[in-house]
Amino acid sequence: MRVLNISSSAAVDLLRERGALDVLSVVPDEAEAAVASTSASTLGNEAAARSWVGDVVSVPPYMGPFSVAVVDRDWDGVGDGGLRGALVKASLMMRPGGHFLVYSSRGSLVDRDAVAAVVRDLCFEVVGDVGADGDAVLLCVPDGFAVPNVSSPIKMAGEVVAGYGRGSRKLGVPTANLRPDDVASETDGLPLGVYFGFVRHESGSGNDGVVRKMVMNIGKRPTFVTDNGPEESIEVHVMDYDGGDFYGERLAVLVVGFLRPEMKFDGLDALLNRIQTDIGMARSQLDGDRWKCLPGDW
Ligand code: RBF
Ligand code: MG
Repeated sequence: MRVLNISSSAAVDLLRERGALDVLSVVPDEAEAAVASTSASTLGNEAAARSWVGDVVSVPPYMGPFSVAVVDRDWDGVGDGGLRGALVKASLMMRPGGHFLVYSSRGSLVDRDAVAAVVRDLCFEVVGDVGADGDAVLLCVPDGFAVPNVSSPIKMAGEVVAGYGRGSRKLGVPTANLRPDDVASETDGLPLGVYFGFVRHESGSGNDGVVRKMVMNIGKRPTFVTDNGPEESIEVHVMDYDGGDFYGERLAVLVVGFLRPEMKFDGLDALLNRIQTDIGMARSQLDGDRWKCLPGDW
């Protein structure tokens, strides 16, 4: 079992004793790295205890995926965005259905309600308290690309409106922004993040009757927008399509799965890289047999 350790190196020996074969510790500096990786490492090519110096967001995906992440909410290595940020970033490297164990080395309260408040608008399920109140809390990452809290595909349709002029087309990932009011009832309460599914034109000149694959970001684009004010946008990237802007046309969208929470990336390149990964993951899901036959009324 591969474990991501976002807490002090003291946890490493304990994890190894409990059968974790491969522990990667995220540490704030080289001194901590030395402690975390020598304490329990094994010679040869056997996986053991490794460390990564830097923010959680910079851990390369090939070091995962992890079944469990242990997070000390008061650990220096938690980095930008605190506990919430660490959980969101780590979730990119977690196996679907994996778990987070959240605790505090400074004895601050970590009970079910406190953690639930931090992840309220995220996609994680709060499994429950571990041990006595205030010790630790277990969270679960959604399994199998299911849309959190929803059991069947979500149908929605909306008019394409002007975006925020940030030029997603110039970035190489053109997006059609759906008018938020048109899809408010369907998107209300969904966690902010990246979804995938299908899209077709409902009307307008682009209405060629073709159903295409899509990825959709419901979010506030924290990589670019720093204040808390921005409105939520619903941006659809139509895959394998290089037609026009869709402005004024209506798009019908069928959301079938969830990929990850929205997050603040360390710049444009990191975001674009991840979007390419999102597109690849969406494509492999949508090409599967499961979606050969779409709901008849869509
Ligand atoms: N913006 C973010 O700040 N964080 C994200 O995690 C993020 N994920 C995205 C995923 C996809 C598939 C798409 C199409 C967009 C995403 N965006 C994200 C929005 C991006 O910032 C936006 O498309 C550009 O700013 C252009 O408006
Ligand atoms: Mg756009």
